[in-house]
Amino acid sequence: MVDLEKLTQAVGELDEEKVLAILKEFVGTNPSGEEANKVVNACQQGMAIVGDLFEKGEYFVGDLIFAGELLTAAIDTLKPVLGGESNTKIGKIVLGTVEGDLHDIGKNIFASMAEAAGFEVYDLGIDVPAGKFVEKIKEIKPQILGMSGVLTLALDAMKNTVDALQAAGLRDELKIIIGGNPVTEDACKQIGADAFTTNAAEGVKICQGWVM
Ligand code: B12
Repeated sequence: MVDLEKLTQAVGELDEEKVLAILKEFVGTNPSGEEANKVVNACQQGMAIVGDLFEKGEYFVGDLIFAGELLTAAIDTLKPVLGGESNTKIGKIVLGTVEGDLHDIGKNIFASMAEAAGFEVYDLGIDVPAGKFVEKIKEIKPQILGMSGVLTLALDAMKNTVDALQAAGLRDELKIIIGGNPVTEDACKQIGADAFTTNAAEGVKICQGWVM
């Protein structure tokens, strides 16, 4: 198993070479899904360090951009051990990062894990307005809507989306899960979602519980 603290630190320091070397070695050990989840969490914690250093003025927007590219490459390296696409389909999830928010790394991790667990995932991408969620839900009729957001303002966009679904008469047929750094139990209640998480693997478990 990899040294998780070393990995978190390397992500925080934006040491691409070290991060990718650690991950390639890890993937070569044929790890379990549980071990892979721990490694994803360690990377997520490294991104929190990047965020803190940005807030302190030690990192700049260019560093955030680089951090985004670094983590995307890290997740691509980990993909083979996060599980492939499952042949048995267990349900449909419409997913997107809400309006005003361009962060998609966490959403993409959740999408990969949900697909591996057997969900058909309809990913609408980033900066998705409420109306686009409503349209897709009318078309696909999924059991679950997943909304992602890491900016504080994403919480308002999530609430607007739930309100739009309510107005369209679609809310009651759906389970709604929200994910991303700022989501909390209080926010979940205010938004009118059914569940919240800051951990993609936990999110998949919640969704499985809804359809199985
Ligand atoms: C990388 C990054 C960027 C990259 C994003 C690249 C990309 N492709 O996503 C770029 C450069 C684009 C960026 C831009 C900006 N960013 Co930025 N960014 C980050 C950073 C460092 C990491 C985010 C990340 O990828 N985390 C790692 C992932 C894995 O974690 P996660 O998203 O939480 O996802 C996990 C779970 O939450 C969950 N999950 C996520 N979504 C979902 C959905 C569902 C349904 C489920 C079940 C689970 C789930 O699963 C994931 C795995 O477990 C954060 C710092 C931080 N602490 O998060 C700042 C941060 C989010 N950014 C911030 C800011 C300020 C900005 C900018 C405004 C900067 C600027 N001045 O331009 C812009 C805003 C652009 C916009 N409109 O969105 C602030 C937000 C402050 C706030 N409170 O709103 C942060 C917190 C940094 C900070 N501390 O100041 N950023």
